[in-house]
Amino acid sequence: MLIKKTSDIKSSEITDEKLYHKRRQFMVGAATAATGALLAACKKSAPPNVATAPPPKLEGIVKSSFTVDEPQTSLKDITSYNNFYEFGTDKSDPAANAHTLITRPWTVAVEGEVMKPKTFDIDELLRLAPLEERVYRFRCVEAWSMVIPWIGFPLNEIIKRVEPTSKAKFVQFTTLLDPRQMPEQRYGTLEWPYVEGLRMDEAMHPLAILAVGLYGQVLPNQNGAPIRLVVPWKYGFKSIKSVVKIQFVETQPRTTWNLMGPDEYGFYSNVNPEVNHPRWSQGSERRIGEFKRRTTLPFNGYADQVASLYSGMDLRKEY
Ligand SMILES: Nc1nc2c(c(=O)[nH]1)N[C@H]1C(S)=C(S)[C@@H](COP(=O)(O)O)O[C@H]1N2
Ligand SMILES: [Mo]
Repeated sequence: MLIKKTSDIKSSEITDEKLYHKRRQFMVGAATAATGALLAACKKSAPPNVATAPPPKLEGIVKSSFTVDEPQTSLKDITSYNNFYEFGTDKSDPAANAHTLITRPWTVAVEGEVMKPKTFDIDELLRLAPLEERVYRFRCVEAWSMVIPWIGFPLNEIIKRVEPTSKAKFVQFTTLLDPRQMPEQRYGTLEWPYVEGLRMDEAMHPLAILAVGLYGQVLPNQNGAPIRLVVPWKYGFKSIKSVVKIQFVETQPRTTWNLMGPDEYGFYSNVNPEVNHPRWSQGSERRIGEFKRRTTLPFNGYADQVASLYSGMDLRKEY
């Protein structure tokens, strides 16, 4: 059967991040059944797991000075322990299921409060700016962390080209919406599509990148191919995957996890060991591949670079 009802999902399949959330029922029911039948029909005639063109090799990668000198998490762990709810809620689901994502052709629409809105083709984005390797710490709100050698370019390279107007105060990012490719979008697990946001100065910060690869290769589907945001001083959920739209807006945009649990996931979501998640401590973390827990650093260790963005703000309130 194609449709797995929300109520069929065992609680053991539900991770910490979502235990709290009542699984939403809004998509379950007659409408979903109808959609499911339609999808089943589509699936027969056109299986979605055939990429139209292979992604290119990444060329001319330069090493960036924005790099931490810490042991890197293994490629295996980075690509098999994932959060990508569009492909299921278990850590192993994205690696098992994300082959149905079609990453070519792919476009990213950049629009809203800008002088020069533009839809970029993914292969154009690969040539937009020099591709850099940046080894970043990455910390999930679930208190585990990794060290990942991303390949990408600063988000501000795109922003500069579209010329934001004076009304552009925030940037909203949107993931692909296509239940044929992203099977969990058939259920009401989260509100789809996944959305995230940054304040304009955060988005302009040179540490914020769009990643198109890791370990020297094109981004694996489970890590957010073909292009995903990486904001290393914030909890992992801000780093939205498989982005299709970047919108410049005047007011603070909606973000997926904030919609699901406003008292647990704020808009800013800066890594802050002093503000615990309501259900667990944020004071330490498990580095994947290590045994002993590590102390979590303010702003995930990037305080020298980013703390000034938040001077004058109460980061307990603005969590
Ligand atoms: N579209 C989308 N982006 C997403 C998520 C998701 O479920 N869907 N999960 C977020 C969370 S909670 C984390 S920790 C990181 C995980 O990135 P990784 O699997 O590459 O380590 O992706 C973030 N981006
Ligand atoms: Mo996360």
